Amino acid sequence: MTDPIIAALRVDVDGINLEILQALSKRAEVVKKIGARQTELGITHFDPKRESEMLEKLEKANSGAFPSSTIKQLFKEIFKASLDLEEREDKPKLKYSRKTHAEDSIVTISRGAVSVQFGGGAKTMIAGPCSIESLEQTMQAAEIVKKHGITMFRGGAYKPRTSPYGFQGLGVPGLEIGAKAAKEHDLLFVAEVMDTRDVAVCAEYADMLQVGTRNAQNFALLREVGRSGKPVLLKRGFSSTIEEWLLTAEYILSEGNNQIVLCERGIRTFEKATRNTLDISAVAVAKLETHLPIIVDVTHAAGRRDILIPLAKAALAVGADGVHVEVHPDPATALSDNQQQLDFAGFDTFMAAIRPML
Ligand SMILES: [Mn+2]
Repeated sequence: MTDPIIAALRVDVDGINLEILQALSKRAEVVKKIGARQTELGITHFDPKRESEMLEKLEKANSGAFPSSTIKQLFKEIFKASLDLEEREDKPKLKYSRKTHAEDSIVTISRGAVSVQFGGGAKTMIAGPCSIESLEQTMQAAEIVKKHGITMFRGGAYKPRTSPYGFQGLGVPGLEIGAKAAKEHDLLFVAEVMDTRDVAVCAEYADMLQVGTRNAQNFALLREVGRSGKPVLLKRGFSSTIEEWLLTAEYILSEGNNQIVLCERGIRTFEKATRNTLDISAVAVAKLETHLPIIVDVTHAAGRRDILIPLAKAALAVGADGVHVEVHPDPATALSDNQQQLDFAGFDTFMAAIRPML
């Protein structure tokens, strides 16, 4: 049983709480107006001089039971909340975010009658050799990719290699070979571009441009592929947080290009059993954050070919819109990634295993 006197006083407190709430809400509206004007003028929201002036005035005006230190502490909290509000209002609406675009985006890539879709419920494969090494090797790889009903063919003409003395790719002749192999097999061709100076020539030969993990924070390159208007396969940087990865997509989107397919490809961790650690939860998290299609590159995540099937199944199960895998006619002699590319028999087995999930 509550004491009737306390009960009556509590009714007063409830009423005062509402008055404080109303005053706070009123204050928030004024603060938002100040924030908007500051944004307009290009000045910062945080003004320490103004805050200390307000605190001083409050201290002078305080004749109540709370000591000035308490009043100051309470108002500092209000100032902090107001600043947060101004900054939140100021935050540009991010184009990658589901807050600006709730439904899944569909990226359709086509050349003539050949077309492929990422997102919108489709499970789409990208396959091909790590590097374009010769016409013969590329034609053979294109043939097996086609045999499995895959439309998006990959092949690197510019290779980001750990050592400057490693095979650097064939460059433009490689692009020519890749485009020719794709054309002859009715495939679409995706190739990595590493340098802003090569974007135009890559866009000439490839149907989709890849920005690789090592260039994930090459902002000049991201802007340039954004301007190219070509669909982009955007790998996650191996040390990028999910937010950083999504912000790289924002660079491309900010240039007016929304044809982006994100690709989780493993991140660097302390684990040595795999070349990278496939971050499956990143796919689930990114799916909540962004409307862009997301695929998983199992080859580079694993760095070994004996676990590609379970990783691909996991990727599809967690909600990825497709899988990226490398296949080579003779991985043992491949000029790059010879530990993880599948040979043709391995690719047949791989595709048979994941086919029910596509
Ligand atoms: Mn590779």
